[in-house]
Amino acid sequence: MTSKISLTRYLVEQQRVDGLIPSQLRLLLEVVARACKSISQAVNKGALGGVLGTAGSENVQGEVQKKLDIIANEVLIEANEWGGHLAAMASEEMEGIYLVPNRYPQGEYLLLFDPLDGSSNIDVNVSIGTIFSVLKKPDGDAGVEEKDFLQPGARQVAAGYCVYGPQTTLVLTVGDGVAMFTLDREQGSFVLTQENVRIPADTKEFAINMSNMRHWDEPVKRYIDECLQGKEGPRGKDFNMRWIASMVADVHRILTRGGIFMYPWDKREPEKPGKLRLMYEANPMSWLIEQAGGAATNGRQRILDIQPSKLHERVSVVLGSKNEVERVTSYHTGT
Ligand code: AHM
Ligand code: MG
Repeated sequence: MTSKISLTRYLVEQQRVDGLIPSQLRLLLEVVARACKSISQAVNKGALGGVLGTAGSENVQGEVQKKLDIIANEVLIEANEWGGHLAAMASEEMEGIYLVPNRYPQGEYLLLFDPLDGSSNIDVNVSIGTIFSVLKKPDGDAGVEEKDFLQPGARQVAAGYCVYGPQTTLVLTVGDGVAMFTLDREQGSFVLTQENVRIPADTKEFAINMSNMRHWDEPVKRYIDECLQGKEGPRGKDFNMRWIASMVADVHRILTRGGIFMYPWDKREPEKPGKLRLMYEANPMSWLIEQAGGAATNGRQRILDIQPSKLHERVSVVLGSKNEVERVTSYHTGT
């Protein structure tokens, strides 16, 4: 790349040239990016900043909260509440929705986030990230209620994540393909490093937590079993496996070189549709993957078409290279 394009310039051009994003949405994305920069700094300091370890509390899903989960959540709220671009926020780490306080101007967007995904990797210095999704507040409502957030992922107006790894990379879609921005620490700004990201339709790499194999449903067992048979099996090729245990990092690899990621329903908790959260994790990641030419289903149905019934809804996730996702889905649906 000859001249550097900052995130700010990219967004201004999307607004001006393509008319894709209204100014409030542009502001929102800039603020989210700024918050990600501060989270990245806190992550980088690690033990020196006293940010590692547990906070001694649990979130709404009964999971132990890490100090960084709480810090990241606060950073996102404080950065976003006063700008006038938002009506309300919802987070994996908070039970109910967070209304923008009355003392600040009210905007027309709803922001949802998993402030720090991959919590189990925080203390061991492995890539983690922030995932976010933006919806429009339904017209006509004066206030905001939880039901206003319950929109299918197909209605997202922006989605992305920021991965805190060897580099800090922000990945974004506003419905016009996927763009990646790398944080230039000296300049303190995100610089466009890849546009029109495309995922190859075929792959030889899968990501799944294999330790859960005995709990999976038949179609998932069949798919992985065929991959494991390699060249000699029905697939006629050898597969490689990767599992980082941070969805952001696994999805980032897939956007970079293809692959399939699965966190399927399993028999341990038959009532739960899956482990990952529809609104904070599956929807934004599914839109990014589709925008890059991949596919995302819950094994049977396109994730973006699912009508959520509650904020913290969970879902089974199969996403990545199109032909592989279609194969897993057909094993479930029998088509
Ligand atoms: P988290 O939001 O509490 O961090 O949990 C979500 C994470 C995903 O990032 C990752 O894909 C998965 O949980 C890892 O699960 P496991 O511990 O079973 O490997
Ligand atoms: Mg999380």
